[in-house]
Amino acid sequence: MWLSTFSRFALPALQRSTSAMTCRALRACRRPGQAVSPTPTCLTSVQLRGQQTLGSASLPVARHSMRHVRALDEERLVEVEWEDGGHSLYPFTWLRDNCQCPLCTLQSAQARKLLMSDLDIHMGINVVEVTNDNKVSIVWPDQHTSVFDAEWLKKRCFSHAARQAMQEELFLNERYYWGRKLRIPTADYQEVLHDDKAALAWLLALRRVGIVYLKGAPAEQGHVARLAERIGYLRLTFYGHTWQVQDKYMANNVAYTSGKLSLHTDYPALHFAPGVQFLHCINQAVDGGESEVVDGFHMAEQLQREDPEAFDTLTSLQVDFTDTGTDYCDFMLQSKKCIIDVNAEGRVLRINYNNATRDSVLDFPLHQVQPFYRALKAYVNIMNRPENVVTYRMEPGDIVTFDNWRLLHGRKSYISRPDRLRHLEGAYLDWDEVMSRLRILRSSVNEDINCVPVALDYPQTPPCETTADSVDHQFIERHTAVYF
Ligand code: OGA
Ligand code: NM2
Ligand code: ZN
Ligand code: ZN
Repeated sequence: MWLSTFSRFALPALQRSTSAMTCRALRACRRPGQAVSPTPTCLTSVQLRGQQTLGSASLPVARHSMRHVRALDEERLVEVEWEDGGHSLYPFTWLRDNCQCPLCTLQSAQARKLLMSDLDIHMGINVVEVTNDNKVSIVWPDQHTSVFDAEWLKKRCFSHAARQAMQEELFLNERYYWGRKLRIPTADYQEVLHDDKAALAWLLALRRVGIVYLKGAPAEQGHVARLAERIGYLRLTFYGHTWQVQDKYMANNVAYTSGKLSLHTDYPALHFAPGVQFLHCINQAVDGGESEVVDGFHMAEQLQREDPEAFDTLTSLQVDFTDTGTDYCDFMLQSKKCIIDVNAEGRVLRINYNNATRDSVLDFPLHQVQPFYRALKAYVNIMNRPENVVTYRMEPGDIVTFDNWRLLHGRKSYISRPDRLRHLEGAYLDWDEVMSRLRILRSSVNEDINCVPVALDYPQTPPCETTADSVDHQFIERHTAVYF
């Protein structure tokens, strides 16, 4: 089921990680949803002494040779001049700290043996030179010798562009924002299990788009666990290793009724909410039970633009969440979370919101109560706008996999019939494990990726339009033309 349109979302990331160019990486580091200038400024390579050219950014595929290396003793920096004229600077202390020799590094674990207490952070350099096999050799004043590979150094260049390129390669933080017209990336369950390219494409789209649909799983329990094993291991919670979403007598969670679930993220009652969620449809209701999803990051961006005060409220006020009951074992959870988590730079990291487990305990002064409700209502109103919501109906054998830190999901109420019980099996994973598998797959698959038109189908309403203001169309066109 590898159809061409998958490349629209996953391949840019795939390409970047294999044949990334500096300017591409620069684009990748824009804030999500932010427009980029059509002519990247990274093409200039004016070299001033002591400055690093943007051209020094990471180029993982090309081989890099060095023209010259020298120590700038006053600044305690080693300067590498690359064959293409670019320059990179490396602090003495960092070089000594990262000596790759067997005394300083446990090679079998690729881990540092050198102790902080043995690192002299004021050490000078006796000799620095380029070896015949294109490595940097440094002799330290105590005669210890370090040898650094050119590619290894190039990737670790301290220029802003190189660091951005490296961070994007490691964390794939670039997101594709969407609205109602998203055609959900879709792959075949069996292919994802058995083919590494399919699995890589799945995880890249899961990271970039936030949701991937898998079709063709048997309609029986056990397959979300099987899928989690493909990655590593699943996340155990009080609801069990995997959990059964059904209309249950004396339900310990609103999800275990036939009622409507408004748009929510799962488990804000845990301080570290699960990063990824799988839901496998084993049996669907005859009437109702359709699914809804929205892009919570995109909605947060809209809120920030339309109602900055509400955005500030939801990113600064901590809300209490609570969950009490018995399932895998008994539990009495309390947590405090901002509904929109941002990092120090103001970039949205995570949405935490389930109206069912939002506590009646509200830990802020009286005058902040009404502004809080106003802000939450503004966010919920935006996410409920028809142009923002993607609706789909799961059928037996379908598995939806999504970013539970980013998407909000819900379901319509359904008529419960004891003879045809609606049944979904769910499981959680964390992003660390998913990203770990993604990096491993990328490094094993990436060799010849430009020749491999790996593709996922997006089976909803054609044409595949996206909300105009959030997508860098040029970027998508530039990087996907070959694959359509
Ligand atoms: C849940 C949930 C969706 C559904 O169990 O948390 O969101 O379709 N279920 O039942
Ligand atoms: N279930 C589906 O936050 C929540 O309570 C989400 C979790 C019961 C495991 C529901
Ligand atoms: Zn060493
Ligand atoms: Zn849920």
